[in-house]
Amino acid sequence: MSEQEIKVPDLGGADEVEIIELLVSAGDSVEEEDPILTIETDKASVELPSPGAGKITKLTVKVGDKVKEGDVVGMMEASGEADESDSSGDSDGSENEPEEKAEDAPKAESKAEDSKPAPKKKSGGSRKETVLVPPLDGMENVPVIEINVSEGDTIEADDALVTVESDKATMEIPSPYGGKVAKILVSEGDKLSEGDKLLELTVVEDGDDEDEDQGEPPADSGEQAKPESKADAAPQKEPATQPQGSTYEPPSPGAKVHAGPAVRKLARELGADMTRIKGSGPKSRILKDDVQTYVKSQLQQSQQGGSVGTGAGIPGVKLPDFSQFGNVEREAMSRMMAVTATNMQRSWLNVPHVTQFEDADITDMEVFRKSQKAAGEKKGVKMTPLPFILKACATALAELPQFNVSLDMERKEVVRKQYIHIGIAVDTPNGLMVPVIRDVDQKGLWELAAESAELAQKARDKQLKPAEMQGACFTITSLGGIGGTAFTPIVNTPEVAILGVSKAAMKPVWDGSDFQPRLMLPLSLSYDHRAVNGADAARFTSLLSQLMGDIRTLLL
Ligand code: CAO
Repeated sequence: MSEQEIKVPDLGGADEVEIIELLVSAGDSVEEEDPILTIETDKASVELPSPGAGKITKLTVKVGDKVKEGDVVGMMEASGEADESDSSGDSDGSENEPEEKAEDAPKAESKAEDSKPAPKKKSGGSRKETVLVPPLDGMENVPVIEINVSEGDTIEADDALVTVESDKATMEIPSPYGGKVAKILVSEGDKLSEGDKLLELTVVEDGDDEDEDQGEPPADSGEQAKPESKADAAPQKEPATQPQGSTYEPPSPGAKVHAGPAVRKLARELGADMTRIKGSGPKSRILKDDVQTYVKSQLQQSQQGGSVGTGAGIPGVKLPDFSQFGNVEREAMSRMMAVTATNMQRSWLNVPHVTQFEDADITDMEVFRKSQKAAGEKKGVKMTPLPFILKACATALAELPQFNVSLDMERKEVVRKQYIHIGIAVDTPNGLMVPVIRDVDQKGLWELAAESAELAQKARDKQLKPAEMQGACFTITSLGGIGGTAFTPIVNTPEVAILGVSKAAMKPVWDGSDFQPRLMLPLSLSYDHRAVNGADAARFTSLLSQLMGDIRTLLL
């Protein structure tokens, strides 16, 4: 039988690298390319693969050691030879575990005299323990939302057994002992109270617990660290019944975590839910980098206003398994939809919104607008109500400049704008876009009609340049061409107000002695109540109504 050295391969230019995780123990059988240990350079964590299939006979390094290309980290026997060595009493027998797995308790017991056994394989006997539900912080009848272990799993003390969820918090119930899960006595959906029976555990009594707690990876026996082993699939350890807080997002159903102990420890320290992390290692193993990337992305999201459940302190929206109600299809969001969703949520969460409603009598405006139809055809420009609304808003913004501001909450300053640029929301097949018309106060109706039509077309053709979508002081969103009587638009931050326009309709209006049929245009002004008070909002919409009620005033 020949032993083979396991050496550090080419490190791509890196000098000395640190071992951050041992993924196998002496005695473990490995396949070619199976990860042996994890090393960390200043750029990335890398798993060192096994040079061939066989059995690890010795590891000559420990976590924290620094190694370089060509260093020997351990020894292994090639497949075939390894089997013979099991019965031959190899000189390295102290570290040389037989191929049986931790589940195979009786065989493991026969190795009790080994000088350095893997804890779960050496045993002085075993006993059955029924694990009961511990005190649940005063809560009763708390539903089980997830069972974190399966029958046959080998677990450690403090490993999460089940996850329960009250209306206040989600908590994991930890195992009081290490051992093998013999029988699970609860199902998802069951309601648990203190003292209820949770599961039966076969506890191995070997007095070697301190080995298990020492250092991280080797003591776990290769069984746990090996890809796809059952113990490996066990959930991350959490402190006893620690609530995960209201931002808990449910893991994907049936999610199994596949990571080594050091990575699990890092995730625990950073509070990262490993069931939500995508592993980039072999067989989707979660690496240290994956945890760091995940935490970074979560932080970025919460700094950008946060998607729900990512740090804004708002409970995440839990999705049911829709397929239980009927067939479903999933489709990735377009980038534009994702960006719009983030922007909408940011505005909605940051801005205290109020909406002021008003009807403007546009009967006379419509007569004038229609009278311009022939002129419009000559110019090749269609005069819709939008240019009048733009002009009225520009006048109102000039008269009530508190609407033409942005708030700098960090510096506690109000930014007053000396220009009047207005965004128009355009409905496109790809989603909502908001091109900006500059200096609206300085432009005539025809110019505004032409420019808004041109920008709307560009938006639909995906031809808008970034500069054409920036710099607005205020936004108009018109659903008048479609329908509806009123709506509550969301302020396009950092602007502080937005005008929603609905479909004009003939209404009976009391003139003091009679009802007159008048064409009424519904206006909905949403505003940031930090910047604008309600009285000013009512002044703004009244002014709009006056300006559009008598468009001659737009000239004043
Ligand atoms: N009341 C009644 N009729 C109206 C109207 C109103 N408030 N506004 C427009 N109309 C009429 C127009 O006069 C035109 O009719 P005619 O062809 O008979 O003249 C017709 O509706 C269509 O107008 P339009 O939509 O082509 O032009 P517009 O200038 O009014 O609007 C634009 C341009 C870009 C704002 C619009 O096309 C659009 O995309 N609107 C949707 C915006 C949107 O999605 N907002 C939601 C944001 S929040 O999700």
